[in-house]
Amino acid sequence: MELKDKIVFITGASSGIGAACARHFSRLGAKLLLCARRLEALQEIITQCTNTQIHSFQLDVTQHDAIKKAFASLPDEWKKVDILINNAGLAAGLDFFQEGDINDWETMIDTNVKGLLYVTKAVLPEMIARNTGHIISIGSIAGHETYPKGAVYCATKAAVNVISQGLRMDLSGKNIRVSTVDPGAVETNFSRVRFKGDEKRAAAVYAGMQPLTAEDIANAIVYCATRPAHVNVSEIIIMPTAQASATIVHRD
Ligand code: NDP
Ligand code: 8X3
Repeated sequence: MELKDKIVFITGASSGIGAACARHFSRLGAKLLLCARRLEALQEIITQCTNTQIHSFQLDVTQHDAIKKAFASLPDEWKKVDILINNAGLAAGLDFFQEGDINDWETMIDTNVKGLLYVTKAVLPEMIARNTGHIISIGSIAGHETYPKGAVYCATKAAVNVISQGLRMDLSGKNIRVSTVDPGAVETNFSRVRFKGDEKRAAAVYAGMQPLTAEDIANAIVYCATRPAHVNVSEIIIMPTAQASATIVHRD
């Protein structure tokens, strides 16, 4: 499918995978609707996008009312989203369940699950009315394999897969594609955020191995988006060669 002039809405476009998607889709001539909480970081990413029209706004995907308002106040031509990339997400902490911080749990569930639901619900009516669309959500290997100290993050990513399966069923016959792209270790700000700015702990996640890059994941997302209209890539699991499972990583 041609991306030229398609409207691609990317949540969490200020960093990592979302930012790489913005750069990649812009090169292919798609029009970008970008959001994140940090406007300054988002502006910096916009300077790296060429060859296209961009509409950006500040949005915290955990805020249902703000999403409804932001969507309602979009210029009409930007409401007709062709591709939604549900990317905004995070892990907060890595702790035994019994030592887990409730605030971390709320943040992960509110962002990775409820945020995805709210944004999808806001975008879908126009897709259904136009009988076309594609919802691509970023899951994780964590949604397929639970690992110690990751119960809540893994649960949120399992939810991404389950919600996507349900969407595919409920949208059957409406010509709307639903995909998940589920990576293993990708070097972005993810671990910095998970470990709350502890650079040493974050760097240790990728030490002695070659992780995926955000661009690797953007490539997979573009692959899903550019299949012919009758092809729906339901799910891609994409891992670094050095990573055999959520917990088995070969390090030099
Ligand atoms: P980054 O931390 O680099 O990027 C996360 C993005 O999400 C940022 O742009 C951030 O923007 C945005 N975000 C976070 N919370 C919110 C919110 N409440 N509202 C709006 N935007 C928000 O990490 P990644 O690029 O790695 O993460 C992207 C997705 O990929 C996540 O869903 C993550 O779970 C998933 N993933 C990552 C993997 C990895 O190893 N890196 C592997 C598997 C999946 P801002 O702070 O400006 O709001
Ligand atoms: C991010 C990958 O394995 O750190 O979703 O959970 S992992």
